[in-house]
Amino acid sequence: MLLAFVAGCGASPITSAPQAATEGDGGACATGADVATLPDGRIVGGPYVSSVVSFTPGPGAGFGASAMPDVVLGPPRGAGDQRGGTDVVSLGRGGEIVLAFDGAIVDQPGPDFTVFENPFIVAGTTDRFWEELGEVSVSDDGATWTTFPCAPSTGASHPGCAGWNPVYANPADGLCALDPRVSGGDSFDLADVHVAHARFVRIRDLATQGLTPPSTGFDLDAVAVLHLR
Ligand SMILES: [Ca+2]
Ligand SMILES: [Ca+2]
Repeated sequence: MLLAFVAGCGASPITSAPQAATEGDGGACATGADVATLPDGRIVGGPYVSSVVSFTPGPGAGFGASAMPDVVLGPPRGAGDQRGGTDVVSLGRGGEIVLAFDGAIVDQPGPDFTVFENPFIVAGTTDRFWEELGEVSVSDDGATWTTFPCAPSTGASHPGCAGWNPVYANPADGLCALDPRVSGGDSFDLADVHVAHARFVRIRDLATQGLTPPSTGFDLDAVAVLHLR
């Protein structure tokens, strides 16, 4: 959900953001010929979402819908751990989106892709806002899906789910969206679900979160492929 906290979160400084990627990480974030910068500065192609295969919004969706599909293409536009990014589309409660890439995600050592939502933490507390969890699935043919086990908890961490780690990476801050050590977001390893190769990612809102109802569902900023082939 987005609107209720816009006024209250805008001025909070980022106090614990990671440092920019060090020299040597630049290769992973270098923009190649397959990455295009649009007139508005948006970066598309390359290791990010190249197209939206389907979007099935649920109740409460609407935020960001007029900017589809561009809003989910290119790198994330995170705003740190004390401010939620707003360059997102809300899926709505139970909403679902299927994304494709300029190639396939392949399993190599470590996490293979990162999903970026827009949760943030209120300074001085452990409370998280705009945290709407999503179930993540992958497919190589767009028909048969493998889902990462995601069991939302009452605590602060929800391994296997997307939508609970703040997002730091933003083209304006020099933090590499392709380096999970600094990017923020929720990273996934295909090995965890015994998948070697996936051309599609599906995210489905779990309609379980949102501190102020009604939730407008999972807010998708971007997906970055760490191992693309
Ligand atoms: Ca892997
Ligand atoms: Ca959110």
